[in-house]
Amino acid sequence: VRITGLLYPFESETREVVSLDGMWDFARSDTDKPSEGLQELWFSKDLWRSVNTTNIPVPSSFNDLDVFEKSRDHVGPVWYERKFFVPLSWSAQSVWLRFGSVHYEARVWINGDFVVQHTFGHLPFEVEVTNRLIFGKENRITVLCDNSLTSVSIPQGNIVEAHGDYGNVLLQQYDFDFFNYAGIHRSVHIYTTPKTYIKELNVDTSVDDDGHGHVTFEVISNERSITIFVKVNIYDKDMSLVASQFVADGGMRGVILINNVRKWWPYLMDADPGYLYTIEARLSTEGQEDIDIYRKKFGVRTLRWTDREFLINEKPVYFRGFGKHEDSDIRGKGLDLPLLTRDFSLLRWIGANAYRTTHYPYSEESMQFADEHGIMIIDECSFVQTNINMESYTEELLQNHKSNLGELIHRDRDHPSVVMWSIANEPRSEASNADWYFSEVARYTKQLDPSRPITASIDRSLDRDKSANHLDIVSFNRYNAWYSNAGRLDMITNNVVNEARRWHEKFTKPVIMSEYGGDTLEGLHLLPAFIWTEEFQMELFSRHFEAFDILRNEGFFIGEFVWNFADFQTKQGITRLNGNKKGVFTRNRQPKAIAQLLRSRYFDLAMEI
Ligand code: GCB
Repeated sequence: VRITGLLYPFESETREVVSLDGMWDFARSDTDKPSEGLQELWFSKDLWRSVNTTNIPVPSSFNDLDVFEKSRDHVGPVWYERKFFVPLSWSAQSVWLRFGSVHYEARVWINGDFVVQHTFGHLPFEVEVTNRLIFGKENRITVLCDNSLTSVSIPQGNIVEAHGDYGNVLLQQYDFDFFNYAGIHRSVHIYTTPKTYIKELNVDTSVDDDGHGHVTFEVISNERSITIFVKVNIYDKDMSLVASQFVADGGMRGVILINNVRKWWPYLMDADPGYLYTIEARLSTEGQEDIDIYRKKFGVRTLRWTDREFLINEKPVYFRGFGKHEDSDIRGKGLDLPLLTRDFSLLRWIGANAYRTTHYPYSEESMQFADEHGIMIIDECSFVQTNINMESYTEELLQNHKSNLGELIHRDRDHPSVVMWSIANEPRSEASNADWYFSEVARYTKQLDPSRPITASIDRSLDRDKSANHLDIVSFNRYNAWYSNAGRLDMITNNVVNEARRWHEKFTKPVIMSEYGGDTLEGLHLLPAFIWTEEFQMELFSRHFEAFDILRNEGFFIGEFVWNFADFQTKQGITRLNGNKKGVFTRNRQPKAIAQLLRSRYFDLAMEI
C-alpha cells in the first residue's frame, strides 16, 4: 500500500485559489420523502425553482442556525447551492473543486453534471472540474449532504422510524455523546493548476548524529510522458534559502541536507518550539521553466518509542494534554478561525503540549496551527464508540474503517505535530472477533505509516479488551468518581495507579491516561466538594495528579489527557445539561476555577524536563 500527501490548496505564482465560502441557498428534504430531491433532479435547475430555499453560510453546521427544531434534528439529505464566476483566463488551466469536509455523505453537481461523491465527515476531497465549467460565465454548484449514520458508517449509528404527533419521524441514534452536527463544515475552494502540475509533494525527515537534517522529498507530477525537471528549494523560518537540489526526470526524488538543522520541538521543550522550514518545488520541462510551483511548511524531528518511553529528537516526552472537540455555539462544527486562534492561545496559556483529535480528524488549518505552535497531535480517525447493538465486527465496517484511516494518513502524514495515530475511541473491544478486527486495522495503519506509533483509547476492562495487544501505546479512558463511584474522591488515586500498572504489566508498553474528568457547572460551589461543582472538579483533578505523580516515577507512564478542553454540545439526554460540561474552559472559552490549578501543574511539569 502506498499512501501519499494530499496537497492543501495554497496559491502560488502558478496557482489561483478562489474561495466559495459565503452564503449558499439551502433546502432540507422532508422526513417522509428523503430521496425526493434526487428523484426530481433538483440539481438540474436552480434549486430555488424546485423547492423553497433559505440562505445558509458555508462553512458551518446547519443545525443551530435557525431556531426551528426541524433543522436541528433533521435526519437525511439537505441541499446546498450557489453560483460563481469562472474567468475566461482560466480556460487554459486545469480547475479543481475542493471541499475541506462535508458531514457525512456528499454528492456534488456542477451545472447539473454529477462530479463527485464522498463519504466520511471531517476529511477533504477534491475533483477536477475543468470539463464541467463554463469559462467566462456564471456557473452553479449543487451539493447534497446526508447526515445519516448507519451500522457501517464511520462513526456508526442507526436510524429508526417512529410515530410522531404530526406523522412519522426519523430518529438518528448513536452511542457517542457529541452532537452529530452536519453540513458543509469546512471551506470550499476552486483552484487552478497548470496542465502539467505537481500532484503530490511528500517529505520525510531525519537527523544524523552530527545534527544535520536529511530531507527526503518526492515530487509527483501528473505528466509522465514528457521530460520533467524539478528544482527543490528549502527555506528557513525567515524565508532565507538554506539548501536546494535539482532532479531530472525518472523518480523526482532526492535527499537534501540541512546543515545544523533547527529541530521541531514541542511547546516548552525549546525556546522556539514548532520551528518550520518551507519546501518549494519548481517544475520545468525542456522548453519551459517553472510551469508549476508549490510550497508547503514542514518540520524536522525524529520519533522513537520503546516499551516504556516515547522520544522526540531522542528526548523522552511526557504528554500534558487534552481531549477536545471542534464545537462552538451557533456554528457547531463549522471551521472557525477566531475560535482556533483562541484555542491555541489558551493551550499555550495553560502550558499544554498535546491534544488528541477526539473523535475525528480536525481541520487542516488546525493541523497547521499545531505545527506552528509545537502542539503534539494524537491524530484520531472517526471510529468512535462502536454501536451498542453490535455483537461482532463485520468485513464491511473494517473496509470503511481502513478507508477512513487511509484518508486521514494521506492528509496528515507530513505534519510534524502528528506524533501518533489513534485508530479508535472506546470500541467494543471485547466483541468475539475484536482480536481479528484490531489486528487488521493496526496492520493496515502500520503499512501506511511505520514511522509513528499507534494507539486507541480503551474503556473496556483489561480482562475483556482484545485491542491493546495490537497497539504500540496503550491509552485508557476512565471516569473514577464520575461514572464509577460517583462523588467518591477517595476512590480515585489507587484505582488509577493500579489500572495503569496492570496495563503496563500485561503488555509491556508505555501507558497514557487518555481521558478523565467530571461535569462541572461554572459558578456552582459547594463545600465539601459535591459532584457538578467547581470544588469537585478541582478535587477530582488533584486526586488524579497524585496518581500521575506516583506513576511518572515508575517510568512507563507517558501522559495525561484531560476530558475535556471545553464544554461542548451533545445529543439530548438526561445525563447532559445543555451539553457535556467536563470542560476546563466553558464552551465560550473562558476558564473555570480548575484552569488555574491545571495551569500551574502543566508549567511545573514542563519545567521538570
Ligand atoms: C467518554 C468518551 C467521550 C465522552 C466522555 C463523557 O468516555 O470517550 O467522548 O464525552 O466519555 O464525558 O462521557
